[in-house]
Amino acid sequence: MNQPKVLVIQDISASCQISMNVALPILSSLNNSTSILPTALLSTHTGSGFEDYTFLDLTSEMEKILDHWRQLEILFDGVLIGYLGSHAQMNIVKRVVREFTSDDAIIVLDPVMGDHGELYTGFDDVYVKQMQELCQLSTVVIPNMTEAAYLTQTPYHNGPHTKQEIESLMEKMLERNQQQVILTGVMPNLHEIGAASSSYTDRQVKHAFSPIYPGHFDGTGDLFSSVVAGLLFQKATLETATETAVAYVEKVIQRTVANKLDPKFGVQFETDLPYLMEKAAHLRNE
Ligand code: PXL
Repeated sequence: MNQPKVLVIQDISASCQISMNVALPILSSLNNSTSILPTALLSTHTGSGFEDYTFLDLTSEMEKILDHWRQLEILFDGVLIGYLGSHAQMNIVKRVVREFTSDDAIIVLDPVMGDHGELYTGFDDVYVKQMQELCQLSTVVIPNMTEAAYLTQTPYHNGPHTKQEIESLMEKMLERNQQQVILTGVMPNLHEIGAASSSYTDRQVKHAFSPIYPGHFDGTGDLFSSVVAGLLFQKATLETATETAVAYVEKVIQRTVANKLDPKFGVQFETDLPYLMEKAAHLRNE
């Protein structure tokens, strides 16, 4: 199989194992040829523990990059969209999907904007509305429970989540995107966490869970969507991509806990990349 040519649109949080810093090694390990369109350059992420972060908005540079790519007639087979730095970047992302993708390109949208029931710093209702529109242009949307609540205007509450609650949230998300959805941060009980996946055509909700490790692990959402995207670009099914991402994120969290790393800088994901490479080789029948 030819290597898919894929584009990652998200920020660079320079010192953290999150966003672009994890997406690129994961997509490369999964045999995708990567290009990047960075949305912002930050010293760290914007979450708890990093109040004085720097933030350089790259909106105007993104436009210039695309104008140049237009002349080169560059087209992508897959796009992974993560953290965007401003409202204005929504139109740029729509332009990418319209002008820079092949006919059967896979567009994976991680609608990064919140967690634990709250929007991240810098996001508001206008952004949520724009994100709802972007869902319609995406092949797969991967919201966490907070993002799904905002996108579907459903009240958020902490887990455990009932089966009925997940199915109803999934239905609402599928109405937004009309293709495929993976909900992350689904907690069936106090001991397990994972994801639910489904598609607009078959509406069967499939689950994949792993044990819960206490604490908050920054960047695991970015890690999850990178694995899913990398595998879908390699033509894995939604179910295989979801199960593999859940299993990989668990391995990585376990390692981060065992090595007593400060999780605000992100997780130790590199050591388990061979696991993903084996999965990709298996998909290629090697
Ligand atoms: O992990 C999501 C993320 C990505 N990029 C930036 C962030 C966050 C979450 O806080 O602040 C800059």
